[in-house]
Amino acid sequence: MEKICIIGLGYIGLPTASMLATHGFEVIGVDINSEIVKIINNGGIHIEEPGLHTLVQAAIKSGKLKAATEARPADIFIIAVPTPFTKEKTADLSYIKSATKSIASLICKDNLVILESTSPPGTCKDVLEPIFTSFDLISGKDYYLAHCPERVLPGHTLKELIQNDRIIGGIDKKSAEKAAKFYKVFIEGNIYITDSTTAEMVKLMENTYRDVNIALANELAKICEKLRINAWEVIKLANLHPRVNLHTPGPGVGGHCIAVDPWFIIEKYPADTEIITLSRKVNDSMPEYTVEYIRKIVKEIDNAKVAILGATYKGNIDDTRESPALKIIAGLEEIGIKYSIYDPHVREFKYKLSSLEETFEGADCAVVLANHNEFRFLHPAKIGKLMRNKVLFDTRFCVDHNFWRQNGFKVYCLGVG
Ligand code: SAJ
Repeated sequence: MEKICIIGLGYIGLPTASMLATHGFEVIGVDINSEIVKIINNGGIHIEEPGLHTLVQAAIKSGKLKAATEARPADIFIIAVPTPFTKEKTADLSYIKSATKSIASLICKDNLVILESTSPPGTCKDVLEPIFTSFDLISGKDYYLAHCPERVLPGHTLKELIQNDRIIGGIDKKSAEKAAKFYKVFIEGNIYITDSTTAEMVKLMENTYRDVNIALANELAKICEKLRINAWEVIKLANLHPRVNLHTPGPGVGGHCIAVDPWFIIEKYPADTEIITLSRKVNDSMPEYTVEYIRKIVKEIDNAKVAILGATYKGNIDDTRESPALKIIAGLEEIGIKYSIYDPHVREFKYKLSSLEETFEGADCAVVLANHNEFRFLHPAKIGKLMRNKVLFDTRFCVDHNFWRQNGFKVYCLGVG
């Protein structure tokens, strides 16, 4: 079995490393954060993902997965580090560059390097390859290089890691074939071979398609509020058409992918990306729209307090990166509306988190921002007793509005007029 070295033990690197270890590969997982390395070597996890803890425990127990702070020689190197964006909304490739440099001196003949991190088109050719060249390594001769973008949906990572189809883009044909042979060992989905820039663009367009579609849904939500109809019903009925798949509106698009990746295309081709740019703007304006909605709901109330339900960027995960909640809370502070935040999935957040009771205590409006399953089972009768005013504002159309109304609540919902 080949030796694998994975750089980055985050939302993609850790599940991949553990899964490879349980498939018999000898895996070194590398992270610059020594605390994370310690946790993993003790069989623990630093992120929430269904089934991950059990998998990491099994991988560590088997002796096949070891975490370290520095890369070690291997047959295959996988780079799974973050590609955040800068304040100017351009891709920050510093993690990819330092990961590449950290392995360049370890590369031996026939080693394969796989970039899984989402990257702007041309990254393998224009960023990774020149770094290796500066170490006197020639692609296709001294080493092989491929881009195989991760495509898993947070919350469903372990299943999708195995079942999803994979796109493999080689810097040359042999690189793609070598990478395909490796993925075939543990991937149940189909494997499609192409060149590295096409693979980079495929990944970016998947998320951009979703972003544009969500922007369309957000626009629909605003229109339906004015029309005094229900956007969620419009979407449900329109999607009965065999060729329609409208996405859903919400308080904003968060996470480290959909709100970020379209910028990697815009950055390179600003004049040709009008729809993509406009969609980003529409989705980025939703937190402000949500704050304004809340302001209108509580405008007659002195010293109003809202109960924020959910800090994460979507339901049933613990990830708050780029979460619309961040902008919404900042917006509430700006206009002087008091708030408490409850999120059963989150341990650490930029703002103070409170218990369920504290959050509802004296609140004038409960605002659902993330569709965690727990919120569907909240009991309005019990919660209503803690609140000063029984009002619900659901931005995700995820709780049973009729049930809350039966329990004395006035209910508002994003996209419903
Ligand atoms: N959202 C909406 N309306 C929708 C769908 C999502 O407002 O109809 C919002 C969510 O609430 C969230 C954001 O968009 O704030 C993104 O959530 P998501 O579930 O659409 O996507 P991510 O960011 O968790 O994962 C995406 C996935 N991409 C696609 O489905 C095309 C995943 O497969 C990728 O691997 C991941 O990005 C990534 O790493 O790129």
